[in-house]
Amino acid sequence: MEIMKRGALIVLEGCDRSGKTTQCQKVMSWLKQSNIESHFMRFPERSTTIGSLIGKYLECSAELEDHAIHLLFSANRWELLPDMKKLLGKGTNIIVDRYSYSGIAFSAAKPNMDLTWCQKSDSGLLKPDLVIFLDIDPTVAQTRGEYGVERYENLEMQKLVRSNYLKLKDETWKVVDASRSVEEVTRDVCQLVKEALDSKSLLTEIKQLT
Ligand code: 2DT
Repeated sequence: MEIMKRGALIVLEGCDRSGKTTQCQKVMSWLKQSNIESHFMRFPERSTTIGSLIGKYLECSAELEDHAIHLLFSANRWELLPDMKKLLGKGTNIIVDRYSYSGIAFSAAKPNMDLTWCQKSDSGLLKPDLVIFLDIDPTVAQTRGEYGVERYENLEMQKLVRSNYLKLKDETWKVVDASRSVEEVTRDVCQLVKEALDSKSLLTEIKQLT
């Protein structure tokens, strides 16, 4: 009898303009072509009640105290945890555009916000099987076009965010040089996803973030 594998939880992280959203689309279409059951998610998920408040904050049409907005971003992940568990349990892989690491890296880039404190509210959420960090120097990323108008889209913030991301790197992280062409990056990203999907660790229970 074949043992049923759970789905893999794969997260793409990176600074603004690192190509996360493009690469998520590329991975999703490759998975579809390969007939591998997969689901795409992104955080923040702005369609929920909590997510719509986050959306207003990012568009600068609402102000919130730094700890309070941090906890809302975290709550947005907690509210989707049951859906994520259900999908993985039935063997569906999940590709996620931003996750807890964005939560920590962005909040901790603000003055008087402590990185360890920022990690606490996500403790107990699912730990990804693979985190693909699309690494690009924010100064180079900026040459890909003007930042938008949303909060955090400025060079100083992005530099602090990148240095926070690098503090969060653990054994699940793979760093990909995102300064190359879309095709070159996609080739590496798809190869990493393939390796994660072939991994025996999908026969064991998913871990939790600490
Ligand atoms: P995009 O929708 O363009 O990815 O931008 N963020 C995201 C946080 O500050 N905390 C979080 O927990 C998450 C998931 C990163 C969303 C912006 O929100 C930031 C950029």
